[in-house]
Amino acid sequence: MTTAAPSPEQIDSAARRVLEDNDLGTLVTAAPHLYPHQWSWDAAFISVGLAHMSVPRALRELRTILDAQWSTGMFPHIVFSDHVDYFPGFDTWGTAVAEARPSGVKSSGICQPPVHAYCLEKVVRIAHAGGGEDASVADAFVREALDPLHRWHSWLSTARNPGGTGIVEIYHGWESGMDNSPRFDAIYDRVEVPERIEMDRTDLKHADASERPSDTEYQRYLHLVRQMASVAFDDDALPSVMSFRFGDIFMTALLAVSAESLARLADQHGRADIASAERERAAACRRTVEGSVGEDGLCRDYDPIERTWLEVPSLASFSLLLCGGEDQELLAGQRSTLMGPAWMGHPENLYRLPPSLSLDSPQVRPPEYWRGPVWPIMNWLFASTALDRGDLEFAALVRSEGLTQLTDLKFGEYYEPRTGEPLGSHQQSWSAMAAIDWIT
Ligand code: 2M8
Repeated sequence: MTTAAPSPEQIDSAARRVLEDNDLGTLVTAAPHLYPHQWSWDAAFISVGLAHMSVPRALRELRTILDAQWSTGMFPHIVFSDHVDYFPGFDTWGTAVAEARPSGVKSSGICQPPVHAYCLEKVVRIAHAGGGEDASVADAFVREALDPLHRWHSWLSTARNPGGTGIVEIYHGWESGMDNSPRFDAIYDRVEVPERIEMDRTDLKHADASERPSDTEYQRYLHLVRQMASVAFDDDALPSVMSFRFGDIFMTALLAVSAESLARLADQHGRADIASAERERAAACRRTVEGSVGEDGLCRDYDPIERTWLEVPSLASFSLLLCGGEDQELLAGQRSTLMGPAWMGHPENLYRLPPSLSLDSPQVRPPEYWRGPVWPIMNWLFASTALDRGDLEFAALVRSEGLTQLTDLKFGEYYEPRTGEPLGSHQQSWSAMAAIDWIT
């Protein structure tokens, strides 16, 4: 006897339970065991799910991000809760010495992709649809958040643009959010670890080693943290000490997306100064993303040391679909490649969803993390930005397939593209958020 698939109502209520269970009051952990803290871009996405449940709670989540903002403008990638079962924790990060860190907040010393203004705009729309008190508290929050968000974007465009290319530069794969994607392989090969660093791989207690980065990769990750700590996380000093420097086209596209959202929010609140600066930023980032497109029609990352483009097709190669651009042919080309037989339409795929890597890629290693699996949060992001651009067909397809994938009610962090097996953590908050936003 086969059991009936859960209804949308059942998926929605299971997803809401995930956010409730992971809620520590002022922050929702990215996942119950593997990630017991607040991650920056996770939290922004999660706030959209929370807004469907309680607008004040969604704003509280975003407030925790704002409170952790460094004086430079950076939003740190982790705000630590009191849980100690995570490595590397606050002490290993060494950010106690960072002058820019607000003293009352324990955080890491790197950033993550700028999706905050984009998600805040979604939260505001949900609040306004509800009306009443929700709308007014959301508006009051926006008025306070405009300047911090503007400073965050400006930091990305200045401190993280040392070579003036306009491509957001990162100093750690963790900043990209796509930690062990083959996008970074060539750059990580330059990272030499002089002596073995003591590690406590708490992640391996909560996820299978075959689904996580290797020890060699982790040694490099930690060495980069040490390099940053050696200059007390000083932005001016970082480019000269870091052995990992990478021009991230996916972050640049997301900066365009969020800058556009921030411009609209600023307009709504009479802040023409911020609106015009953010609109300029968005246009410049979009041009940069378009300019990264190679002969195969895909976006490319940049190696700022060799001053060359990096040709490693991955989900990030479709960044133009996130931010849009002037050239409709380029956009149509990326859309058709992504939907085609090497990517979403690969004959071995269980669902027509955008994978982190094509199953035909020489570097593909599902079940490993960002090297092939399908990520519910990426499904949501690509569907949501497609909807914003008016591509209803793409958005509807990904929503429908993405929801079917989540009928297992595991809310996997990522999924095996061929078998649909949930991998990494279960009860992952941002996967639950995708279900809530799609259904509600
Ligand atoms: C993963 O990254 C963390 C390090 O930041 C880890 O593996 O320990 C990534 O998928 C990242 O994008 C995500 O924000 C984080 C929490 O979900 O997990």
